[in-house]
Amino acid sequence: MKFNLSFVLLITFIKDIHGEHCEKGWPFPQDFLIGAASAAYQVEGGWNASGKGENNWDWFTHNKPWMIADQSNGDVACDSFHKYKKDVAIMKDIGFDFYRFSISWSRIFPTGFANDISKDGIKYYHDLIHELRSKGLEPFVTIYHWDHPQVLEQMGGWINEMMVDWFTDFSKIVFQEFGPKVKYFVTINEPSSFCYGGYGGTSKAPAWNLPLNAEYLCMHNVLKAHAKAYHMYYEKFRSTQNGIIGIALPCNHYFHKNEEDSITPDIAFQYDCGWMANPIFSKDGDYPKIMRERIDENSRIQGWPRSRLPKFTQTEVEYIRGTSDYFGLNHYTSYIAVPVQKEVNKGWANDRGFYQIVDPKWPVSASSWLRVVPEGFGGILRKITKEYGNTPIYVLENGYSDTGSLNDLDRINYYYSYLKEMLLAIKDGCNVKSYAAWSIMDNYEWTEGYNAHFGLLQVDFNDARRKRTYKNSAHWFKNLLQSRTLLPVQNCTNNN
Ligand code: PNW
Repeated sequence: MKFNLSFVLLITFIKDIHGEHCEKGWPFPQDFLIGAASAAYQVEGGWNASGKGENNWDWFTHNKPWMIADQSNGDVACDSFHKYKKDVAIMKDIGFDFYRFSISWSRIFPTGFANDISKDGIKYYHDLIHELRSKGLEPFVTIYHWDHPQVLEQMGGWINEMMVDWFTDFSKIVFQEFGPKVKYFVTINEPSSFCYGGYGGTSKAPAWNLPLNAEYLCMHNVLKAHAKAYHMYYEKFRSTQNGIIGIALPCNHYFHKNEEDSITPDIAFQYDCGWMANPIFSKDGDYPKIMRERIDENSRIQGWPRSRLPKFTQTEVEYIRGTSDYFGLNHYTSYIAVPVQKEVNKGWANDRGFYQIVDPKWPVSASSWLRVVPEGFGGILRKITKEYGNTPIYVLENGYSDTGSLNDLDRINYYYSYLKEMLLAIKDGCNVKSYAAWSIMDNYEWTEGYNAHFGLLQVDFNDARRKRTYKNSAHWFKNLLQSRTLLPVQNCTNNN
């Protein structure tokens, strides 16, 4: 091992955290799984390697580079398509239990559809899974993390209900090929992020910015697609493959502005998280009541012949309800929810009747949307438990962005404070089974390009070899994984 400056700093730091002034550590529960996460378009590169087809993010970044903060794309990214063995060796060295990665749809179906399957595409994931398992890491496979064949986008993408069948065709091949070696599946990552950003807005491909709240139509199809893949897994694969399958939902936590307001944070939760979670995890299924009432009312006042929030039939409600073996939670930050006074005959502002602000005292990150609010992590874990009972919660993403320094103490502080809140929530009875750090390495942060660094490893994007270097947070995780104990940072650095 090379003894560079950051390593020496780390040793000093580890001595600090073991110093006599430190409070004692917090052990992780037995069998708790700790991993690291990534997604295909963000790390793989090899955008047209071995016959891969063009996907929506290839098309978007190549044709509308001005939509990306630094005009960049994921053509090469971290080059994990070629460097996966290195990535796995690093994760093995740090000591992670699992690696959460996603499958590139257009690598498997280069022309977009199931009648043309790429052997090379399939081989890449077989090789990656084999490499992981041979090193004792569990593959945690996300089937869809925002990239789909461009031809499907041309046909309407997630606004076209055919996407339900196309996604199921893709999932079937994923189960058939990789299922025998994979215990954990995620169907779809963060529906609200791409439904809002891609169809209702401009922050994700295809940035259609459609009227009529296209995000509602997108979500309707996503929920059906998720449920269909779940049922297929249960009917055709589960008895022989013995895996579990769920969905990853991005849920923020909401605080109130005024002490007396106990209602608005719950309404905000229903719009932010319940929109996706209620149809799957609640006792009765379907969208949250508050969304149904407010959006129906707004649609009526605005003169629409039907609600802009589509309706599930009762059969669909039952088909979707219960289709997840665990609650996959991606959590980064919190907001304060502020109610908007409703005026007579005016409807609910923004369909919601509230807006969100942050407390200026919450520390910032390199991403405008991400403030450091550790108590919100405990808050959302308790809220999910309260709303949806004892379903196991798998935390599938949590992390912090900065400008890329190797000495990333702010990231270590973030992980420490969030993990401590999680362990407290577990003590209070939240059934949390796993935790994944976002991300194993700096990567392509969608429309933020390469400006926001979430990695435990630094990647040199100016180096053709895409050299990976441990940040202090990677050393910190290695120490955590050896001891299986969360050791304090703040107290010790303050006291020494
Ligand atoms: C997630 N928010 O996106 C995605 O799953 C990752 O691909 C991404 O790199 C990572 O988080 C960091 O951004 C999010 O506004 C985007 O709360 C926005 C939010 C949360 C997650």
